[in-house]
Amino acid sequence: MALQDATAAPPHSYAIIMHINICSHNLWLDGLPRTSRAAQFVLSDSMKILNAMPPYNLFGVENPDFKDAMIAVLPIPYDSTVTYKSGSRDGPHAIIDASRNMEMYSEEFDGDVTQLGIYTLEEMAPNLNSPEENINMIQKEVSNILDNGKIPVILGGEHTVMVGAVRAVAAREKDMSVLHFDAHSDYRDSYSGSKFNHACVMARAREACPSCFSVGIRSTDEVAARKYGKDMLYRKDMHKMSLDDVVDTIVNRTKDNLYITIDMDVMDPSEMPSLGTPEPDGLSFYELTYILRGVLSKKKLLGIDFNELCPIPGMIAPNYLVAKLVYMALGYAFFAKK
Ligand SMILES: [Mn+2]
Repeated sequence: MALQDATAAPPHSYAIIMHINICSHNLWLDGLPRTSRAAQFVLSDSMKILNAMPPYNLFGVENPDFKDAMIAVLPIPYDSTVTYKSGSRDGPHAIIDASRNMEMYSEEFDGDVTQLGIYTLEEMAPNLNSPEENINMIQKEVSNILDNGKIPVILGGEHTVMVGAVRAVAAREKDMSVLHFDAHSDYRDSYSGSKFNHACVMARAREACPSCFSVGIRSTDEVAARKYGKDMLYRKDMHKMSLDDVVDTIVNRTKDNLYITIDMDVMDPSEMPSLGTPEPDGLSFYELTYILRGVLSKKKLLGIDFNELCPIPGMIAPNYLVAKLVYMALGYAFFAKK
């Protein structure tokens, strides 16, 4: 829907639908994010109902001046290469919406993550010409975030959103690892005729960053297992380890600078059912946050993405879980003692 249509005093009943569907083809002007068109809606007379609600930003906080922000959040509603159940394009909205209803103090690290300065960019309108073009566009957007000195937090969307982000981060930092949480190894060279299918993301990430380590894997193909098994911590082996052993293994196998990619299907479907490709015997929220806390207290976070949330209509708990996971991960990265 075009902006000029949207500002023509629409009825409140579909105001919110428009609010979430507005995507930009160009988020940046002169190297800075353009003024949010969503914010303009909030200010318009016809949209006063939205004034009573938290802003449509991650954690429901007003965007700071971009120059003061430490973290830039990029929502990418894209799921065009999925092979089983689609719907992760609705993930970013579900995460942001749930995050607007969270408590902003954490007793765990005695702090408020929003004080770090979190700027939520407009949703990136996916490039639907091809997955490769979309990945190139993400790389450009994340490069802009990095050039401005911000830490990118990407909300997917399907897992391919990670490839563009890793390319952008790895172009600026050679001494880094990709830490990958997933049920699936995602190391196929191509799938469904494409090298940019979501089953190939780690094969592509590895081309940009040779140091990769995968955690929670319980679904892989034989070729990937033979070739990359040494860089995977299988779920079957995690069962024999303490969580502290898991943390130590990850810390020892990765470099000090980390890009973290979290496919939500690393979690158990009983706790995280909103998935396109669920696998039994996954991690609990407690296990995942314990591992993240241990690792992030010792490493530097260069960027992170949360992907493959495939919301189930009417079921809000999994959406809220991801919002909380984003909050906790940022807290561990920037409040936990190094
Ligand atoms: Mn997966």
